[in-house]
Amino acid sequence: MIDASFLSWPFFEDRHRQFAADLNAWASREVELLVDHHDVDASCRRLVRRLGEGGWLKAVVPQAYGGLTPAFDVRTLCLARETLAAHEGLADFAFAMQGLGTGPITLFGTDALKEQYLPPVARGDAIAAFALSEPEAGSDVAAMSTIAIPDGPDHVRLDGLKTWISNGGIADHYVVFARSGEAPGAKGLSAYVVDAQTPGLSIENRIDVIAPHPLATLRFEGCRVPLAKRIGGPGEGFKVAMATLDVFRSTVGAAALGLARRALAETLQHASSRKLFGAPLGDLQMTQAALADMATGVDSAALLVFRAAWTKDQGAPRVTREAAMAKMYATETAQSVIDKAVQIFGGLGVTKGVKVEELYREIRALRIYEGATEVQKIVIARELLKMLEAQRARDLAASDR
Ligand code: COS
Repeated sequence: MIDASFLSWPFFEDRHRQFAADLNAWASREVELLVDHHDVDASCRRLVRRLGEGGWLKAVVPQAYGGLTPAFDVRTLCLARETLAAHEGLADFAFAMQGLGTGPITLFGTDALKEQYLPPVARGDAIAAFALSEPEAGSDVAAMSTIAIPDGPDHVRLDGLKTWISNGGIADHYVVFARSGEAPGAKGLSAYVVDAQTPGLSIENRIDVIAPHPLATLRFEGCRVPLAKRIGGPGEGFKVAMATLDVFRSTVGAAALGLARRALAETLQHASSRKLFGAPLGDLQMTQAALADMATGVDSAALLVFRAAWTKDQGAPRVTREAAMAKMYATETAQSVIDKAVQIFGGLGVTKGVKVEELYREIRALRIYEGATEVQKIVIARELLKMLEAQRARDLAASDR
């Protein structure tokens, strides 16, 4: 049983508690039946459809386009990911990608783009994806080399490769970032929505990973995209990407939290029933030490995740530092919690078909995607230094008065 007492924390309102309880009940009934780990494409299609029919995907788009709340409610997104991840990594993945793959449209798209793309995603009728990483540009976004060259007055032509693209191969549309050349580096990127059927876009190869989910390399070759499909202004692509990640990085932390909570729950069950040296495993002080570390890690990660989510929901324009801390700490902690779970399970912990073995594979990618731990450290330190600089400037201005 997963401890849900954190829902009484002051970060939440009754609507959040109700949402988490209802989604948990739904996931307990539905999720296991929808997933076949040997066919992740079909599983994700089923999951998206059923999540849409159940009304859960309304959380990823604004009310005006078939969603739940007027703007993103990051606490709801986090609770959804945490709850789904505790049941099944693929269910969390299917939910999360509908959000990340349309987040740029929600935050920066024209009304026409929102009208076209958001309602089908909320209903589970269309699958979304976010195409930022490249073979030579993952952490260093500004180094991307996919290019967008003007092609007549109303189009651009995309050329280049995108890789490790989640939902690659099953998505109906991709948000693609490319170098449009207004300025060097971060100031010369733009974002576009590209429909999967657009000529010039093809799946170069599918990528098999330790916790399988739909993943691919995409090739753009003379792929003509109308300028009306650009998200935000020319040259604003980096800002579009970073602002989207500001929202979704906390939710990666929440997914890690869900995986960690499940590992802790599984471990408590196991420790109380498995006998060792004539007594339950949980009577051993070394087991107790591990359980204490696991539970403390889970709660501290939850505090950082929901601090970031709450801060964003209070209207903070940027939560770059808070989201980076939440993502980094929750994913690193979850890895350690799950590793301890595997250790306590012993041989069973590395046996296929046992939940903690699956969790052990599921957690690993979360420390890498949407900004690896090392990137989060850079982001956090830069934000601290910026805060200091801003304070110094204020002090100087005050002393001049
Ligand atoms: N929201 C809005 N604007 C932002 C922003 C944010 N969160 N972060 C940066 N910007 C703006 C900056 O303010 C800056 O504009 P100004 O010069 O007008 O101030 C501009 O964007 C460039 O920012 P910066 O100088 O920090 O760019 P860098 O290339 O140095 O950024 C890091 C480096 C590592 C921080 C960035 O590339 C990053 O976050 N990388 C990881 C990306 C990632 O998550 N990849 C995984 C792919 S998704 S699975």
